[in-house]
Amino acid sequence: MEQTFIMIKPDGVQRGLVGEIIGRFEKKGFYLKGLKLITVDQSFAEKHYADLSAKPFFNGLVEYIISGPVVAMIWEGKNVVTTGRKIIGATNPAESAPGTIRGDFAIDIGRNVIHGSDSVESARKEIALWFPESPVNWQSSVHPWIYE
Ligand code: RTP
Repeated sequence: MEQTFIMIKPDGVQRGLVGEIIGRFEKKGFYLKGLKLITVDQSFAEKHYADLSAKPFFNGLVEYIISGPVVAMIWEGKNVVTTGRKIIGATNPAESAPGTIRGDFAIDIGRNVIHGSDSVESARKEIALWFPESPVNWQSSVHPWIYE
């Protein structure tokens, strides 16, 4: 089953949005397969955002991500990468639809509360980076009530 990497950024943790965000993924029907509260250092943040290293906002982005603890998660389910990005909303909260996490809780692009992998391939890489230990292996017994 497909997995994605979701991170609640430092602003989301500081603002007390952890429960709200986890609730949205849980209520959709996705399964939580990894979860930790972690503060990362500069070289780790630079590795996570390596693809953006040439962008003018890169240094500010790294500073933001290392400014406090983040909640790193693995979520699992059919199409969870694409659907997860829909639940999160557009990168710039000014363009995120109401009802999405960024549309409901964010204003500035540099404080947009949450990260979600943008493809199955980046999910695989990000999960390997953030969860070098084996994620928790469990199966939900509600499966037949979510999938036909
Ligand atoms: P994320 O990786 O955090 O899920 O965001 P994304 O795919 O929607 O957007 P991406 O282009 O990968 O950018 C990563 C994060 O960098 C910050 N950003 N700032 N100041 C700017 O113009 C700017 N553009 C992007 C955002 O925090 C964005 O989520």
